[in-house]
Amino acid sequence: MKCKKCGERAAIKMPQHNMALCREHFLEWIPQHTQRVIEKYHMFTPKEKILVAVSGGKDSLALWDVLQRLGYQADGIYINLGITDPQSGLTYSAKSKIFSQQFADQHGLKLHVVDVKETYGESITEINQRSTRGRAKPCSICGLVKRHIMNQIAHDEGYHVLATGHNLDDEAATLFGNTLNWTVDMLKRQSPLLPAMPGFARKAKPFCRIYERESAAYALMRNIAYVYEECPFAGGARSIQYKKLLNQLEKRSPGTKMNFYVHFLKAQAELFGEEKTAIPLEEHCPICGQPTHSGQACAFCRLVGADKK
Ligand code: Q46
Ligand code: ZN
Ligand code: ZN
Repeated sequence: MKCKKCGERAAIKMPQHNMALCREHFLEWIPQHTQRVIEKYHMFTPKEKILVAVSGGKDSLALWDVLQRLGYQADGIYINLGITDPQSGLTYSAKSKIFSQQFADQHGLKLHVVDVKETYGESITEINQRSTRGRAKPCSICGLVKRHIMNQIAHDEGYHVLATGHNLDDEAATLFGNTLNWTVDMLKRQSPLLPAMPGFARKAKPFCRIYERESAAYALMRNIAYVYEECPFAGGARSIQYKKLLNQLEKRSPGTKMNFYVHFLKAQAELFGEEKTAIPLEEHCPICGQPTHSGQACAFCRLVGADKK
């Protein structure tokens, strides 16, 4: 197969876009495509400061790479969760930190590193052990901690927007799950861009229309070293099942995932109204200052025991 732009041998076939590209033109196309998405959803401008949530995986590092190639002011944040694989004992977090730091150093980029255990006294695994005796996966605790830390750094360091590496496969799988369960609240809020609210940074997903295999190919062609393993708690998640099902549909009919997601975004306002934000929280946590439902310590401060100190 030949490259659509230059006629040389193609390095990647993209039946979903009805084209194939050589390495050079693919490495040009990904930033151009991302830029179109940034503009379409009014995510941010070159004058704004962006904080990229970096996990050491292909998507977040590829996104950071693309943003800096496009000339955006993008710093990174890496949160060391202290997650260890309970089976193998391998330290997933330690590995992902090495790849994140290495990328930042190679490109002369600023990376904020927050170590959960050093800062709050316990790792995510330990907090989970204490609060659920290890009976539940740590994902909801992990999500709460990550959200809190990212919002705090974005606020304290004056970032305008928080960018995450969610790709089209992630978004389509989330949409699939939310549709199967008709979780209207989530369907209302699923968006490439969530506006800022007092205490919460604006959130953007510039890779929301990049297929996972495109993001992986980009990382590979740009020689970006990333952690291959997923978080040990990611396995078995429903979203992985949804991704597999969507991949089967995509194989039979290229473009299915893209249509499912993009057509949903077009129909979203008609189906659920324009509202993209949750009801603003008027009260503030007396310990950390982040917004809460009540004037009491927020869920994060209660979780890490900051309300007992
Ligand atoms: S890092 Fe944390 Fe994820 Fe691991 S513990 Fe679950 S939420 S799976 S994105
Ligand atoms: Zn070409
Ligand atoms: Zn708090």
